[in-house]
Amino acid sequence: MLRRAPLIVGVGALLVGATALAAIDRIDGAAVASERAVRGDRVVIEPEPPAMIARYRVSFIVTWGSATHPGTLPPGSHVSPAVVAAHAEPGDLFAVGAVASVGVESMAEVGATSTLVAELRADPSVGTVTTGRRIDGPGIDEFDVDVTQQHGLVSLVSMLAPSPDWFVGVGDVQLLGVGGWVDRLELPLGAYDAGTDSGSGFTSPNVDTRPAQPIGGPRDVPFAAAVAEGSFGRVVIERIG
Ligand SMILES: [Ca+2]
Ligand SMILES: [Ca+2]
Repeated sequence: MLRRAPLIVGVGALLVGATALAAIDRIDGAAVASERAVRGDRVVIEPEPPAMIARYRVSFIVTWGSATHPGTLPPGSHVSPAVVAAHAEPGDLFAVGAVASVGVESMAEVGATSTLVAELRADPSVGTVTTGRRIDGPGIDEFDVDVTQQHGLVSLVSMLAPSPDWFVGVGDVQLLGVGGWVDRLELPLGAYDAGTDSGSGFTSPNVDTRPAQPIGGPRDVPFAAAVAEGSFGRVVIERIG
């Protein structure tokens, strides 16, 4: 009631009794919002085809740290700025069993994003591309990604650092299903060896792998031990528009 007092003063001179209260209700913010909600309900119940574009919030949740990996965590552990892309074809960003692109090699070995981003932006099969920030885990980075019917897959990659060529991510997450756009997905981070450096431990010196091996799961004991010790984190993908 105190909140409404100034409004009563403002219109009171010309309005009396029930008429005055009705006018005040109409200009009260909550009443207006409630009317809009009712109108919104009427729109929502009408059947609609899937929108051409959906906006998703991609949350990159890194748990890798001394609490989860006390036995295997290297000094200075962090993850590099993630690269996130919406794309059309499986494997546009990376694929297990395929040789890494120069951009994926650079991401996985030194945490760089520029070459990978340039590759993706030059690829007509790729839509939105965005990059994040380094995370000294645990921590979270978030990306708002526009996904279209043409570019309905999302992938995310980020280097585990320090490491020879080990990275985490999710690949080819399909967001447009038979029932329309997916509302929410929660996925564990995959752990990959890019096949481009032969160092065998987190802090090994660089040893370029020639010819490169295909991208695969952990090949080296220290990486496999870290995977066995605990999850590096997860990705939550939630529709926001
Ligand atoms: Ca390797
Ligand atoms: Ca290399």
